[in-house]
Amino acid sequence: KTCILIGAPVDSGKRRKGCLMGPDAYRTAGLAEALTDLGHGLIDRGNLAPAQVEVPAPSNPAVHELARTVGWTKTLMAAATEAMGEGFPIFLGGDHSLSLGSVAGVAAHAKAVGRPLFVLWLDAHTDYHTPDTTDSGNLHGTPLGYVTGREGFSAFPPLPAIVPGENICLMGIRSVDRAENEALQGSGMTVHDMRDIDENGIARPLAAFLERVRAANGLLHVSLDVDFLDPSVAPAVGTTVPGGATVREAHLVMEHLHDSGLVCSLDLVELNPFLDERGRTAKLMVDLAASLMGRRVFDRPTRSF
Ligand code: DIR
Ligand code: MN
Ligand code: MN
Ligand code: MN
Repeated sequence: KTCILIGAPVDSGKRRKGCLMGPDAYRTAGLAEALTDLGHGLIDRGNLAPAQVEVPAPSNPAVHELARTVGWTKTLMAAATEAMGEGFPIFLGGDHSLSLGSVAGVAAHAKAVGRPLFVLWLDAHTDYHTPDTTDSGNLHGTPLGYVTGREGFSAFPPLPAIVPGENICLMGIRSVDRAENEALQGSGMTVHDMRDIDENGIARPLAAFLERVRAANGLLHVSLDVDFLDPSVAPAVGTTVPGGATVREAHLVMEHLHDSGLVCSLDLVELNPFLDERGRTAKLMVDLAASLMGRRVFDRPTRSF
């Protein structure tokens, strides 16, 4: 594959600063070398900048940095659609508000090639708010609301293609706001919270989802939030929630995703290098990306789901 690194130093999606350093932390932790060692081609597009846009004042006064996040969405949507025509985009965040643009842009590409887009959301949070329902005002909590076509995003670019809730699977969930919880009922999304993963493991629910993607001849976008992982192994994120995925659970997901051959694009989000311990979290994220792109200990026959 030709991997296309797209630096997205988005820091407007929440109040705590530091995610702007994420793309360079991934580069410093050796992401490009890890991918080329696996035999992939590599293009690094450098770090993008948000479009300058003007937006009306948000109806919810809590909303933080609306114009900047809308500008990023515009820029990243176009970058995602373009990169999908050339290879396998990897979005180096940046906070999770970058996925408003990355997922929407990938969805536009999927529509253009006539295939359904599926999304795997690996996160402690469901990120299903709208600008009207968020209490924190942090727009990193809204990307799944946007890409599924919820109302309240009139300041944002019109969606080129809606991702149906039925095509979205969330794993690692352990922090859901009340307004999100209510909206999730009837959203069609599949939510595997940490209790579910404790009780059933992570491989089986993932296999069931991948089977659906395969049966639909779908494309699969993966969005990996650092806080999917337990803070004891991934401390460099502003919104740590105890009780997250272990290193092995996360690698197992990535290995199965690789074996499926279904993944078309990846977000690495919410890394805040200012909070890291000597690059430990950045390195773990790079190792997980490498697993997704084919790194393994032994050669095994490809599993089919
Ligand atoms: C919380 C936390 N649900 C909010 N969100 C996220 O502020 O909306 N943290 N996405 O990573
Ligand atoms: Mn998130
Ligand atoms: Mn999160
Ligand atoms: Mn938040």
